[in-house]
Amino acid sequence: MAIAGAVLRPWPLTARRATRCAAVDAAGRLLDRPVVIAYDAPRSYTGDPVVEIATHGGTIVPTSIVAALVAAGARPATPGEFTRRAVLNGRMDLAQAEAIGDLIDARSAAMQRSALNQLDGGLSRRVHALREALVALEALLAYDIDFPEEDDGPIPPERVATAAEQAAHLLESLMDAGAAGELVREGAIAVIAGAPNVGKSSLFNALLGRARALVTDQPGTTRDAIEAVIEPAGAPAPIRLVDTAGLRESSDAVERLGIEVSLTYLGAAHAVLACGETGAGVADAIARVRPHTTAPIIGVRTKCDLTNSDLTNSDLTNSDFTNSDFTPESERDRDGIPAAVPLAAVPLPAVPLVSVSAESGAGLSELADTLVAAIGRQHPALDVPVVLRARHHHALTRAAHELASFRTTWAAQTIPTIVAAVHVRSAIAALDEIVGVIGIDDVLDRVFREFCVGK
Ligand SMILES: Nc1nc2c(ncn2[C@@H]2O[C@H](COP(=O)(O)OP(=O)(O)OP(=O)(O)O)[C@@H](O)[C@H]2O)c(=O)[nH]1
Ligand SMILES: [Mg+2]
Repeated sequence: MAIAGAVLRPWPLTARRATRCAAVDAAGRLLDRPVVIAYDAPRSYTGDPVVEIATHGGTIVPTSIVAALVAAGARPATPGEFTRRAVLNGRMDLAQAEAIGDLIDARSAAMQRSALNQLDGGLSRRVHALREALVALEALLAYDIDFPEEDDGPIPPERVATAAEQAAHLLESLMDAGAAGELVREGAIAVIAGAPNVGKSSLFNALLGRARALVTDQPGTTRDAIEAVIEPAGAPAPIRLVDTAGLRESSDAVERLGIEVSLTYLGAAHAVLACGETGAGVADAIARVRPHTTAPIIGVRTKCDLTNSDLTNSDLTNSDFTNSDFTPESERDRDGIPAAVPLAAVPLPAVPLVSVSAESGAGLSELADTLVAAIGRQHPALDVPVVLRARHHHALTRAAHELASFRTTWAAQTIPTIVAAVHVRSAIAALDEIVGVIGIDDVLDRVFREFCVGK
């Protein structure tokens, strides 16, 4: 406060009220007329007294004011120092502090939403609920330890087992919500696949709203996978749309490499758009991608401006393409059972079908809706995604491991309660690390190292 008083006139100020001040250097020269807000402890971001100076901006003005403050005895903050102080002063817990980092780093609206949820205590509340369940379990055990001589003990062992099971369920659901959060952070992968020249890159560009991928009438134009992020309305997570090289047998080495990349993407996909120009073409694309993905497949009939019939699932069985055309040799003969089955002989599970035209824009919004629904169905927990950092994940895994060990030993009744209880204590300690109940310095260091300066 004394430092601010050396640079700002008038001083002191009424707390939490914006005041136009003069900022001066040590010689009393005017540097700027900034708007200043002073916060008194503990009602500030950090919990300490804080002064916020909003200058007119630019380069020289803020730099000269910072120089004047440093000359008066201030020092620049280290990365994340303000938030670190907020944690140490009990203004927020560690998981909320990380949410501030996530909010600043958010690259998508979905990430922004989930960071705000975490900042509101979403993760902390769930960790606390879990911690309470474990502490309750520990209390039951303490009772048992205190009255070891009683024949059955005052607590029936099944009651302990049930309490442990309930805690395990809570832990599991938190880790599931974490898997959904991971999708929000990393984005869902939607792969556009199909034979060469069916209009995959055109569809990619049309969904993206700009000409990102090359389009020509030459089959084999796209040689490598191209990614771009889209966020259609209602998307639970950003969608990483991937345009791929057309799937076909090829003797061209570069094209074959491109096809390998397509297959790798299919393996990681959360949804696949199997494209073809006709019913048979779509069936062909579905058959080609199916062995390489477990993700939901959406059949996409492209260039619908050129034809006008609607596509139904029954049109898809008209193909005489067989899986064997695309099954790798090694898989085909595994166990001596040929994996190749004529497509027509296999009833195709109904896939959603959409007809689109990159040319006219027809069907594009229906396709986006279908894609959003396919991704949303896989992660119902996405309504409350929890972004788990590696640190959280590690702690939850440790807690899960300890709890599982406890449940096993409890069921077997092989070791004394007092020893089994150590597992429960360790599980609680692991959770404490997430919210920072215990202010372990190296945990704090790790968290705040990644912060930007000024937060
Ligand atoms: N009329 C019409 N033509 C289209 C449409 N989409 C693509 N085309 C044309 O089809 C040809 C191939 O389009 P691409 O988007 O390059 O096809 P691709 O599937 O990416 O092809 P490869 O990268 O070679 O596998 C181009 O000449 C496009 O102009 C469409 O919706 N309507
Ligand atoms: Mg292409």
